[in-house]
Amino acid sequence: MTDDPEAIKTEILEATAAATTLDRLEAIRVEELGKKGRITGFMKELGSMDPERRKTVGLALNALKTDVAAAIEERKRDLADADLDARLMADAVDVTLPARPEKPGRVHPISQTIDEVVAILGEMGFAIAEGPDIEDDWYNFTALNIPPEHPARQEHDTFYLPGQNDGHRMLLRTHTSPVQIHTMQQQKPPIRIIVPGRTYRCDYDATHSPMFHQIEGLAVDESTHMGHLKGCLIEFCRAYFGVEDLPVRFRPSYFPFTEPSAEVDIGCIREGGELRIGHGDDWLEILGCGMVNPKVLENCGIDSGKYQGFAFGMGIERLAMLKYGIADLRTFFESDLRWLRHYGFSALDVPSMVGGLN
Ligand code: 2U9
Repeated sequence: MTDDPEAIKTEILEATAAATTLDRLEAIRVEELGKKGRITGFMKELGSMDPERRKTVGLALNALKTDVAAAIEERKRDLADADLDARLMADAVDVTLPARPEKPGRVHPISQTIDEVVAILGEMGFAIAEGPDIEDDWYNFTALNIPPEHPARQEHDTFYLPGQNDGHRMLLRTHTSPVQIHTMQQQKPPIRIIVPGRTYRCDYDATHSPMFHQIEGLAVDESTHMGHLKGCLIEFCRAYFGVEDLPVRFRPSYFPFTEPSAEVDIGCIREGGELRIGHGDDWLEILGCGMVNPKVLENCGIDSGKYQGFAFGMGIERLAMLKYGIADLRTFFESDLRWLRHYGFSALDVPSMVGGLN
């Protein structure tokens, strides 16, 4: 063993200071302090020394060991800090850079139209009600006074699901009307609800989609009458199309669930293949309505001697096509982003009652 621990210390500290990687530092630690390391070797020699020398050399070796271990630890921390600094510099984010331009998403015309219709009818006092897309034939047909032989009930008009529930066939609702049936079973009049949602019918061409959207409305109270129905829908048509003096007419019709029933037309003009709403003396059908058939009220446990109701229904796609000049129904569901960029709406344009309520 060398007699000069100071010289050994200087040598090791110089090597430690010169180490530029954590691997090199670990190698020095193993060479000097490891089980087979140099300082450990010197320690083993202490046993063969006389007591006086063992004491002096032992003290010196312990001091050497402590100093070397501390120096290696300190260098290790410095190297780790330097490594972190280097990585932080490399990863640095320049917060002064301008943001990358991002194309904002667009609101689909179906969503926009639903929002607009809800804004107008909501202002009149209708609350939104919702229900499941899968119903049984009692809620979708029977309760609504739609007879068993009605064509809408046939396999090729309605999507039936396999299996039955309590003897009732399950199906995809063909209108949102089952929601009104549930509501009338659960709530006492007065009732004033609108029901937006998806509906399904076996049909597919330029004007029909197997999945489409409706909004239906229902008002039930002791003195609800046809005047309320007319006032509400005339006001709705004028607010939705933004034409204050829009001509609106009620043309007698037939639905099993309303009596009397009517279809609602608005004034328009057709010139050179173009349709203009609000002017001229032609008519355009826009929605259906009527006074709720007393049988339907009774089916839901509402006393038809005491209560009367009005109801209406409209197709969202048709409303959107007419207002926004969309020619083909199928384009609504093609998920074409160029189409959406053209016909879509800014999410910041929150619909209000476009034309306002009178
Ligand atoms: C209950 C009672 C009555 C809802 C109504 C219509 C008339 C109607 C069509 C418009 C276009 C459906 O999307 S469309 O094909 N709807 O003409 N809907 S009255 O009457 C109800 C609903 C629920 C309990």
